[in-house]
Amino acid sequence: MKSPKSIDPAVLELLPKASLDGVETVWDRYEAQQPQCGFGSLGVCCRHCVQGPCRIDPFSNGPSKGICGASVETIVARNLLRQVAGGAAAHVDHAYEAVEALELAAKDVLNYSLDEIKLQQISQGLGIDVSGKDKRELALEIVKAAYADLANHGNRPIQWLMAHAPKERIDVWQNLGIIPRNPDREIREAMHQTTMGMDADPVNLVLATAKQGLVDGYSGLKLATDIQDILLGTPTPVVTEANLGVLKKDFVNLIIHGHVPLLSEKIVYWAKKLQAEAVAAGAEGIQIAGICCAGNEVLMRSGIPLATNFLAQELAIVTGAVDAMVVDVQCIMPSLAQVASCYHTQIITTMPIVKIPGATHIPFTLENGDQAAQEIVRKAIRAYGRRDSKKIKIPDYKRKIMAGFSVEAIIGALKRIDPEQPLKPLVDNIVNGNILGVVGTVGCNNVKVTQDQMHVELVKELVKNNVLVVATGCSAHALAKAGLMNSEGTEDFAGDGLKAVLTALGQAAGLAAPLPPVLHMGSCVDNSRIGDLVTAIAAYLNVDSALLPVAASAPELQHEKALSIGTWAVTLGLTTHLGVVPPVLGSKMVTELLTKGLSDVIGGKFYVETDPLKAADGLLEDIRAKRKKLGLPS
Ligand code: XCC
Ligand code: SF4
Repeated sequence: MKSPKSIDPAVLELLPKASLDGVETVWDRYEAQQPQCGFGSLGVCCRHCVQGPCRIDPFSNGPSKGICGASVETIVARNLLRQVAGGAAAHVDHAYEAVEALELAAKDVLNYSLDEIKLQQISQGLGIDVSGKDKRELALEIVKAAYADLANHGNRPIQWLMAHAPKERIDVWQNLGIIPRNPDREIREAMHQTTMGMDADPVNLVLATAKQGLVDGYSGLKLATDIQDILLGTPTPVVTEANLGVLKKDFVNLIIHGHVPLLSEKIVYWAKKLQAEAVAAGAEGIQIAGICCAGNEVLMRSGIPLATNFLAQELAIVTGAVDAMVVDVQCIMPSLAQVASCYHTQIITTMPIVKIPGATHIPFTLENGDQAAQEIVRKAIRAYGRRDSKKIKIPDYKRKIMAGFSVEAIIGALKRIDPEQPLKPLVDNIVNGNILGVVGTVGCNNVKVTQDQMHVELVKELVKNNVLVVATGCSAHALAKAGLMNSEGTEDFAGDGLKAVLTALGQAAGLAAPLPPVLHMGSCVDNSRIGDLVTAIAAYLNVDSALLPVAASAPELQHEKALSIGTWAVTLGLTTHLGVVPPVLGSKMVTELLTKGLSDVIGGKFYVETDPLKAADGLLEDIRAKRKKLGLPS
């Protein structure tokens, strides 16, 4: 029996419309790709030089070495290192642009108000003397520190890591020799290390992969979040809705898709300002909604509703009600322009490294952000007049959600219970077993599995067993759409212990209802927020983060970025579940290193399980084992 394409009712409603409208979707193209290449799936194919491609016969009936002599272990490990470096490159590049924006803001070229508390917090972490310095001076010092990592020509470790990582972890990484220096240099070195005639030692390659995880964690995720918080503000709780039902028939619907909030926030701002123009064009106003992580970013800071996650990006257009979809970087399907050509929808690309034939390109630069945003909003307004009402179908599905749970927001809520030691009420409840543990679910949708199913089934099982779940990325979208980010979700799905804690927290926060069982902590770069929370708890308890009853999961990962985020979670000592098998099974040795061997030296490991309930059991078992080691009741 074929598994369903999605559990999202909005998706199931739109798929028949897509075929009626003659739209090809990601699921059609997936089918057209069957059967997918077995060599590629196992990671045993190499095209790193022009003597290749070489592929190793996984059944030992054919060649066991590449032309150069590379073994299957070498090839698999090399491929993985490249993928993880690719993910790290995306995040470091993202962070870099944020740093450039902060530099211009500090020099008053760009107008941002700058988050005072975050400035102080980051300065102190970096050992910057804050006395007598105003916001702009502090921002400039922080920019200098960020650039110093990126321009480091020596062997000095990444400062962002040294300032923010758990101390016990730093020792572990130091002993393994995997503390990264300049992030750009490490990514370059990974490319070099994996080119023809270089490293053939799978252990060395796996350690280099772990190093890329650290590059990703600190020079990508953490740096990007810190700087974006300074520029745009640290999120506080917001209440809105999720799923395609947030689109409005009589409004100009403008969708923000991608990852970087710099332009997105400008669009949110200008959409408010230009409402009158939309009204003049016959609409009732402008409705903005978000897809993927750009959606998470504007949700967290501006309470913008979520439209949908990765796999349904094309179907958003199939509603016929999206007037414009503006994209920046990452996770943008090149098919969008083709889908949009069946409707009136404008696809607007904005970045010099993301252009799509058939889309309109409106260049966004840090300096022209306001202009570009106005132009984009006006394009959406104009497109509204070209709608074909016969083609409009907005699925009537949306769920109420609460989001905006930055670490600051969580600590803020806890402070109302214990102003002196805000982490105490949380930790006490972990110790007494009301909260069994914490799991961060992160990452994507993947067309190989039923959309959202693994996220939702896994998390329902975890919260039922009193595990507090924090989520980011498309996982957060999935859980939001499934009603796991509101108070009813706590009533319906949380175990008694967890429910009691969430109710108490809700009361402390002045709410009539419990907090949701899943706390939305933001975009994929905001996984750094989960890292910060884990680091804070470890510091409070004075234990290594590897010992905490905390785990991570990327139930439906697709992107290289998810692999690098997962690798970082492993370096923090967390058991990191993957619900889709990464292309490493071709090498038994590499697979064992990732799922077993690493845990001896680093504490964390990958755990691959494609069944959500079994995965929940596995994670619960892991959490219980960690509790036992700490002498806690399980
Ligand atoms: Fe992309 Fe971040 Fe994955 Fe969603 S979750 S599919 S990476 S948007 Ni990061
Ligand atoms: Fe083949 Fe070696 Fe070239 Fe890879 S590097 S394509 S294994 S010869």
